Amino acid sequence: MFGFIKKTKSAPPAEALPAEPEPTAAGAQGWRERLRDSGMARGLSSLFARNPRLDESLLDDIETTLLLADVGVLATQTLVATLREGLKSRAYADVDALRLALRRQLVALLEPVSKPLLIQGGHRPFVILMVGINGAGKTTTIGKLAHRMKDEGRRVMLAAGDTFRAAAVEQLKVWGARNDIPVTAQTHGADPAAVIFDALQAAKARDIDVLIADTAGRLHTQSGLMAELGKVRRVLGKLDDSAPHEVLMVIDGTTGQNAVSQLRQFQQAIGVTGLVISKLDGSAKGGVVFALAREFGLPVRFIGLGERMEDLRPFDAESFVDGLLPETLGEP
Ligand SMILES: Nc1nc2c(ncn2[C@@H]2O[C@H](COP(=O)(O)OP(=O)(O)O)[C@@H](O)[C@H]2O)c(=O)[nH]1
Ligand SMILES: [Mg+2]
Repeated sequence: MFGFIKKTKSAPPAEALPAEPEPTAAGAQGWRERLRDSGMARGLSSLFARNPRLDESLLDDIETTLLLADVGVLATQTLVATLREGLKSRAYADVDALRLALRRQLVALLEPVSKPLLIQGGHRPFVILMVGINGAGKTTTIGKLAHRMKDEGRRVMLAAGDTFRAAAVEQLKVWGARNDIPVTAQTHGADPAAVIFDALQAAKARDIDVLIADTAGRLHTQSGLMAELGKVRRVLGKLDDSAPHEVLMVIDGTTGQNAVSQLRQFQQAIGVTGLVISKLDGSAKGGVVFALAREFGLPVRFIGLGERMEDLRPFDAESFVDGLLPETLGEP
């Protein structure tokens, strides 16, 4: 069907690999500490540490803090309106009771999207298509995810579907070699749909459990994106009409409210079934997860908290909120 030559290149030898990023100051910390460095966690803790009074001005401060942390207008309004009702009906004995009510609401907002990615054994291979704009963290997330799945005893293969940037193929091969996982690639500029089709064929032949395909995610035109991702979906369907089994969109956690329009565009172009919010370490504000949950209700599968192989965590509403607004204030 396709007039291309199959080239499943082997990975470069391990000794030739660039070293994994050194654990930075943040890398030495646990994931909870990294979330506690986020804008939302710092904003909330300084707000409640200021010995606020249980009145309308406290609600104003909460509103401002949530908006500044990228929680978004809709989610913020809902949260504050519920607190205002509680305040009016004297449901809170003190500021701490209101703080805990806010905490419960934050968990409740994320609970519906707290659904782990389940690899169903009925699909062989289970095909994961990684999408998102350039620089969001797709290739890095593939490396982390591959590591995780290999650790769980699965046979994993990667497909270098970002053929637009020459470096992207090399970057994926490095992750493949680090994890000792095969990578299917063609030359720079090849048709991404052809590469991914080729990879699925190879994965079937090699009895692979999970195939993870990288894509380019250029966003200069919506029609270009739709054409490219639509073609990938169609050619996969020729080998397995249920594939892809997961369309995982990686969203940079530092992009703020722009994440909402990005997700809308990818929803229209291919249909997203799960999210990864990357870069929640460092300069992230953290609130965008709530904005996306409120707006789309799509499962958040993982969060990325660094550049190393281990820095990917399955998303869990309660532990995420714990990092932003711990149950007990002043916890280390
Ligand atoms: N701090 C941090 N950096 C990340 C994370 N995920 C990816 N990056 C970095 O973001 C940059 C872009 O990542 P990449 O995977 O190449 O993005 P892609 O263009 O979507 O494939 C790289 O420098 C990564 O190391 C993360 O969770 N935390
Ligand atoms: Mg990439």
